[in-house]
Amino acid sequence: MYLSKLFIPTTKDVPAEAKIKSHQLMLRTGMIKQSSAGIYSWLPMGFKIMKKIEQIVREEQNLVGAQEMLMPTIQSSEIWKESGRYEDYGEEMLRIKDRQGREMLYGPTNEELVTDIFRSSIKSYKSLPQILYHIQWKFRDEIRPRFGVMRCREFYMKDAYSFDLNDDEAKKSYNKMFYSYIRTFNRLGLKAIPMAAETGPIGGDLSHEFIILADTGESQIYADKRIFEINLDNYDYSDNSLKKMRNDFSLMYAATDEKFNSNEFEKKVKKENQIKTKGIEVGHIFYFGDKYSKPLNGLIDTQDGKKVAVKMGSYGIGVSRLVGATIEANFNNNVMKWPKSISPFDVVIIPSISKNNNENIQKAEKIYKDLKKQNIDALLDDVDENMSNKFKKHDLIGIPYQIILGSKSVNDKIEFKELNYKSELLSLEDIKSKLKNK
Ligand code: 5CA
Repeated sequence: MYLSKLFIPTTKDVPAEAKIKSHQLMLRTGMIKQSSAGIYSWLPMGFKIMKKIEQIVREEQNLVGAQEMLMPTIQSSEIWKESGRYEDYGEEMLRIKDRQGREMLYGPTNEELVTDIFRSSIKSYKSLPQILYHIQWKFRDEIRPRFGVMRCREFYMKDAYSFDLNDDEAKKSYNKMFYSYIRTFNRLGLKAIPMAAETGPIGGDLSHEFIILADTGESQIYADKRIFEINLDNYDYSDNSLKKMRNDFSLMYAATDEKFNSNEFEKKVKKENQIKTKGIEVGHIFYFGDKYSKPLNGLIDTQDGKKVAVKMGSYGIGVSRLVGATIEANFNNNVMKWPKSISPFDVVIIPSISKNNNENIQKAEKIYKDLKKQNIDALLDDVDENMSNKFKKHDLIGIPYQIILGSKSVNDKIEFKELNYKSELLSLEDIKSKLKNK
């Protein structure tokens, strides 16, 4: 892609209500545009990043045996009346009437709908366990939408639902998701801490929030920093290994202010290991047993001929929030550097352009074509402006690697730079293999 052709409406001015760096950066680099309070259009750059995050989330869900499906955004109020949450959900639920006067709603979450799908198709213990998920827009009429994509009204979420025969089996599904979440956030270049959490309107008595550290987070957190030393390579997908993993995590103190106990924290965690900071919730998992399957009659036949309510959990990841959260975790000293796994482009080619010399731009085009052949997704900055402005702009766009065609690149040595590091002179072959090995 040539930068001059890319729809990326960068702006210097940021509206005053953009208070945190991710919101400011997303507006300045044209990733999103607000259409009304807490509702955004995703422009090409922002959309591309969100889709890459979505794909990593999907791959990790598939690896633990979750099956992807797609449920609608608009739901009927009937099933919510059956579960009792139609009234409980209150004003956060956007309620709509269709032309027949039927009460509909824009789904804030899908426990009811997925239970309805389950109860009408699965009847026997033989078909269990099942984990179903979708990645779909949600709407919650938040009283104070703020911080850009971090707390909006319309947001993109991965929500998975597990169905098991009994508590023991259900915990195995819970552990699988727990593991999948840590792996997912690692692949996104984020260090997420799982924390025992309150269950709120979803319900149940077992729940973990996954929180990444950031000064701008909404949750106050307290943790033992040795939690970051737990190495996922020590576990595999077997039930016993995942049980051990959950246990190893639970031995490390980690709590949000809702569950924080100062005495316990001081007793369990040495001063030098204490983390006291703010964090952003990027995922939340729940085990609630038969809270929905009982009122909705999600029954299954057991091996000895009884009928029992299926045991369920639900598991959410804020896919659109993760775009903002990744910025909060990685934008420092006015330089944004996207993790390679979700960067909008693999590399940007920045030629110095002048009216009486088109040698650099020709060289840039040649390199661009060459990279393209190797499936390396490059952005070519063909915009006619001086190099210092270009560098400032690319510090914000945040593509982690740059090929710079200016005075330093002579003959077949090319200036190659990784953001936040010094540049080096390399052959094109070396650059290609660096980019391919990333
Ligand atoms: N049904 C459960 C699990 S599927 C559920 O809805 N959980 S949740 O309410 O915690 O939401 C899951 C994730 O969605 C959160 O961890 C957060 O990352 C994201 N999220 C929730 N509300 C918003 C919001 N208003 N704006 C952006 N992301 C949000």
